[in-house]
Amino acid sequence: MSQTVSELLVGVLEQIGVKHVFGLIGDSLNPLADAVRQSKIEWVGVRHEEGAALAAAGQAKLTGQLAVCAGTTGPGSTHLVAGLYEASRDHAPVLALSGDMPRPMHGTDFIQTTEPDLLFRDVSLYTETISSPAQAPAVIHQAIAAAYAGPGVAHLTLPQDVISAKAVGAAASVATLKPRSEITPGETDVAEIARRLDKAGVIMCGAGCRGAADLLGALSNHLKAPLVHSVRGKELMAYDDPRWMGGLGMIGTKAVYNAVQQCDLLLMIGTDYPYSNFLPAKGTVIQIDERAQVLGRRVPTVLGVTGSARPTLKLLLDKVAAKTDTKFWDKVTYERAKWDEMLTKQADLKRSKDRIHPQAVARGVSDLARPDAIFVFDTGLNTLWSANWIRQTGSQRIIGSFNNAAVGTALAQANGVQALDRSRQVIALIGDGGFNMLMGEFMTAVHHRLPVKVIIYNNSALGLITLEAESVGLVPFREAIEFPNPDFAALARACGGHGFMARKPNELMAAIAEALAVDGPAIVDAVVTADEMPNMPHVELEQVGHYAVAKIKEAVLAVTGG
Ligand SMILES: Cc1ncc(C[n+]2csc(CCOP(=O)(O)OP(=O)(O)O)c2C)c(N)n1
Ligand SMILES: [Mg+2]
Repeated sequence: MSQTVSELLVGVLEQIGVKHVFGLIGDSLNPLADAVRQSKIEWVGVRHEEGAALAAAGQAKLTGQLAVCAGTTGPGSTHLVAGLYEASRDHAPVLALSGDMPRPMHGTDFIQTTEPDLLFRDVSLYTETISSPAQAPAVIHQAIAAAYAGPGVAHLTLPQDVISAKAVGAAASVATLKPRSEITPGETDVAEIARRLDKAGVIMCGAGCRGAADLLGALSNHLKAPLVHSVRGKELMAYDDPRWMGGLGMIGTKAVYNAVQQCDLLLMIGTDYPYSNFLPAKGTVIQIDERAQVLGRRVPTVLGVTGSARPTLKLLLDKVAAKTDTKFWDKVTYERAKWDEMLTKQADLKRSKDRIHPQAVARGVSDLARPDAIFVFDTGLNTLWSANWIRQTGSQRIIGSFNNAAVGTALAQANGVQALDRSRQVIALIGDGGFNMLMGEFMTAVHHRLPVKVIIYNNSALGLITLEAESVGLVPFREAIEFPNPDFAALARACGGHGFMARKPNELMAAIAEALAVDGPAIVDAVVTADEMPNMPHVELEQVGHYAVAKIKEAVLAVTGG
């Protein structure tokens, strides 16, 4: 049967299990959208193309499977780019499709002209224009293969005349388009790690340890070594597992910071933790990762082994000698319990009569969420509240913008994740600044019956920026940092969703519970204190000084009028 290039492309996507195309239809994309319309794939029309790229990124981060987004000629595709960095920075396989004007119009500065292959160059591992039907099968295959190999973003430019033309040939080797296999390390490397694991050690786990929780637990038991994690590793094990001591850094605990600084050996597995100043200044570091290029780049490292977490851990467990000394373990456990108590106090709703502290919002959501909920975090102070106060079950999932650190990314990623399973509880936790950025994507949720629950930390400010200024001794630029908000609960209702407002501590839990219980998308507008200081497990005395200086300057400005 004869088919168009668009149908050929959509046919390949269908064959490899793609369930959705997130996009915003228009001119050059019409032939592609028409092929999607006739396929089993669902077209999820978004309000802003950045929302399409983010939705695809969210899906790909969660599942490791290819997700797809599309924008039309020129500005329609330009909007995709920012969202695609989420997939590229978190190494998630996404295929981005840019419609483009018919080829006869190329090169004449026609309306909406861009150079998509140039524009997408930085964010993509592969970008190519399908410039003839005969080229299409091989280029489609190559793009998807590149997205999986990275993993990361692949991009195709689709001139309207080419994708509506009759296809030439068929796609081959479709069976090869899948996530890459795990890498088993060499025997000598494993023997060398085992030989060195004789000191009091800490095991640091990142996103690369997905699926390896049992093996990590077994190694920890065997070595009496505490397990600590990067923020992307947090979801892997239950918060109250005695071996899972907590995170490192600002999303982390003093107990873990001390453990990492004081241990004789740090074994890093599946993590490219970027904050070198939190990594050990004195201990020996060994790193295992399937990405050879990340070995040794964050901290002086004596041994780097290329291997995936699961096969490496399996081999190691057979080789390492068991330990019985629990002195180091006991010390970390003791400090961890103290830190946890402090977190619980900070999240206590009774802390203030009239004001909601943001920690209570995160803890409230955590306490009421389903045991298999998916949390999507945004960027800002709110990341610290969500990541430090949510007590994950081990079956819950957590994604965010942890490598791209972009504000305004959670809602649209949540939409993508929710589309995979509308019966799963998906909760986006967002600052008011972040929600304002892409609030139109709440309409995408309403439109496509995506029952995403949105929790807004409403402090009427780009909160983290206040802190950033203060930490370097600058006076926070209030006029630039603070802003008015709409009534988000009323906005939710105006959109056709559900809205709940919490201004006082005694309103918070009911608002969260009702939002989680309703059928359909919902917003909780939680009005929180704007002057909350985050915990700093590692505090520079110099920085504390700067805060004091900034506070004094602020007070002076208040009196003098600046
Ligand atoms: C897209 C983007 N723009 C700007 C920044 C810089 N930035 C980091 S945090 C932040 C404040 C975010 O404010 P809000 O969403 O209200 O969260 P809060 O810090 O108040 O919890 C900004 C502007 C960024 N990281 N990403
Ligand atoms: Mg804010």
